[in-house]
Amino acid sequence: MDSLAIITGKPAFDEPLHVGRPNIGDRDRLTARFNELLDRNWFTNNGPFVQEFEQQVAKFVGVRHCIAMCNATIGLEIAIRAAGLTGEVLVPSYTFIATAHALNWQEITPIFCDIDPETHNIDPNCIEKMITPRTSGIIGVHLWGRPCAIDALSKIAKKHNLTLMFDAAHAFGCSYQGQNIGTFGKAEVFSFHATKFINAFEGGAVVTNDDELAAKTRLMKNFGFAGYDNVTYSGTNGKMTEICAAMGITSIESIDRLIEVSRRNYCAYCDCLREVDGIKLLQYDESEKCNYQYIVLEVDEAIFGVTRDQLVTCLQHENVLARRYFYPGCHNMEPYRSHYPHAGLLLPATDRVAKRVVVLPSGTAVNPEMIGTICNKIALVSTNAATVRSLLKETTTTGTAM
Ligand code: T4K
Repeated sequence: MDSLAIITGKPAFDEPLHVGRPNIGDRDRLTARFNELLDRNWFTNNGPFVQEFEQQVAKFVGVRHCIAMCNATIGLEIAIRAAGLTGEVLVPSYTFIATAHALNWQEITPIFCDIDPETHNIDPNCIEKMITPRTSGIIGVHLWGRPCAIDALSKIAKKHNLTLMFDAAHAFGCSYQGQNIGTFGKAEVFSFHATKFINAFEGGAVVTNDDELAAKTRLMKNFGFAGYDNVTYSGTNGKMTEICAAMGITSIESIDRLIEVSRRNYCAYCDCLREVDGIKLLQYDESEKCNYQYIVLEVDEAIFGVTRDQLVTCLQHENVLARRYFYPGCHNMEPYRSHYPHAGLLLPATDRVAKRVVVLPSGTAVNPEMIGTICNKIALVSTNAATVRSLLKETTTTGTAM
């Protein structure tokens, strides 16, 4: 009979299975591009690969402008500045810390709003009470690639004359009511970090249909240079390199296969976890375009038998390096924790979700057979809950493990 590594000491996998293992497109095409850029001796500063990447992204999304960036964090910072946000901006606390830092870095106060516990996205019903005379905008985050309630957010933004933008770091290849993410609000920002299903090693992009914002963004990401010896703006260095663009182009070429693999994995997880009580697998809306990159579970301790953190520890013993994203919420991280020690009082859904979420490995590094094994172990943790609880209690009190 199958057993748990926390009991037997024998992990299910010899090598660690990571969340966020990079997907790699066609290696031959990638190395051909590396050779091409080396032969060309043009490595950065709006080179041909960056231009090609921008055109590909703009065409794919169906948007007038794509400005490639060295990463999404700088992309957010520049888009926020180009859009003229000031004072206070409403954001969810349940997101990667970069969403909040991109504001705070330029002395704009992120005001944390609660999320809808079903969607994990900013809850439009919580927004209006957070608006003050200093509020200049809202940044929604399409968490896990599942779109925000864009219609409701747009109505609120219009009513209060606020700028609406989106952190679309997770949402390349996704849609809302049949329209591609990337086409909403004043601007949206994608991430092409190594851990994203389409990656450029490191990378990001600001996409917009606003000509003025695009022009400002382009200047700002290149020190404000409007031409040789002609600086017309205060700017920074947000440029994507040619080698990153080469990786990005090669990734996009494989997008159909990568979505297919992610969807296959998601369906396998759905099948294998259906019978496990106390585990909820976040669903993707099959009537929309989805990239299926994140496999997100919520653990209900009362039914499952152990806490989310105990499950993560058990999976680590199996060499399954599950992650508890975005714990404990931005409002519980510095500097926000010190600035607003009582923010949690207004963020009950955020606190609850952050304590329950665990993300499992997916992407090209994982296949349905491995998923079967991972899910089998998850089910076993629940059936052996009492043993697991007492083992973990012993190891933490004696300090011998974890
Ligand atoms: N907004 C949102 C909502 C975001 O989620 C993010 C980034 C941003 C904005 C900002 O985008 P960027 O400025 O990064 O473009 C990772 C990523 O670093 C980060 O990009 C991502 N979100 C976040 C959700 O995840 P960590 O702290 O999880 O990284 P790390 O080093 O722990 O790696 C995660 C997993 O991936 C590990 O299991 C190991 C594996 N991995 C990682 C790398 C870098 C690999 O197997 N190979 C690799 O090369 O932040």
